[in-house]
Amino acid sequence: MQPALNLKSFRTNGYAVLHGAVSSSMISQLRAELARVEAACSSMSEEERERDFVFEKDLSDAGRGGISAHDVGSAIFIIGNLCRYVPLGYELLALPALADASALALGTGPSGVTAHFMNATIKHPIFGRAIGWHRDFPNDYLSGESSSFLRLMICLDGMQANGGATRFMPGTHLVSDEEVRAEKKQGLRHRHDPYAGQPVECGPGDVVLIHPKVVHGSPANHSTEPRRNIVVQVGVAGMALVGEREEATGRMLGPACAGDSGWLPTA
Ligand SMILES: O=C(O)CCC(=O)C(=O)O
Repeated sequence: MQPALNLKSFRTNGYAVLHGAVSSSMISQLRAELARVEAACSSMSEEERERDFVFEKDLSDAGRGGISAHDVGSAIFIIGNLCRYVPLGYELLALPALADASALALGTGPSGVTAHFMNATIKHPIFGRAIGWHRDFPNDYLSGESSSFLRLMICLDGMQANGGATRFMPGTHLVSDEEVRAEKKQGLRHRHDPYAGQPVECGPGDVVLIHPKVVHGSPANHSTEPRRNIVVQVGVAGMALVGEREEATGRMLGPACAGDSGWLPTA
């Protein structure tokens, strides 16, 4: 049976977890695909590496609890434009569970949701960096002109509070678009303790829906387990977007998206 979104919780808190939305076979394949891309990255062109990859060593030591750039080697933090490197990403977009939950949360019909972008966010064991408190709307990378979008965070390893799980300030999404635009214009930063708010703890294959205005962030992963998530921003079909397009931009969610990734599900 398809997992059901707790719409009341999403509307009240600004986030909700869809348990068991992605099969364990697909999760295993996605983990293997990320490992393949991580191994292949060093032989990619400089242009691709600069355009689509964010490396731990290029970011602040403070974000990983003082562990130096020298000690993190060529560890990747973000793989952007993920469908370019992992066509299996299109199969995620095709999953009815994700399409239906997104349509419910956005208040559209199932054919009314399209993808904006997809990335892999990799928090390595021991040093995987913290993500500061923020709202996703408005952002500097492919934002909507209005807040009629959300993010789906597909958990490949699950998330634990002591392993860099995402934390939320419930109810902080209940503000107008104008207010948050003004907040951004004034350069207001959300400064809270990295362990403030509510952690979302979940298992592999669970998907966290994130309202674009809820304040969220995550501490560093000092545990011995990786915390890898695939983040997909989706929105009401036809909405105006600000920023550069990528491979997945404009793809419809649901079965209409399947068919051209070359990926065959395992039995
Ligand atoms: O990876 C996380 O913990 C948070 C991701 C996030 O903030 C986002 O994609 O908006």
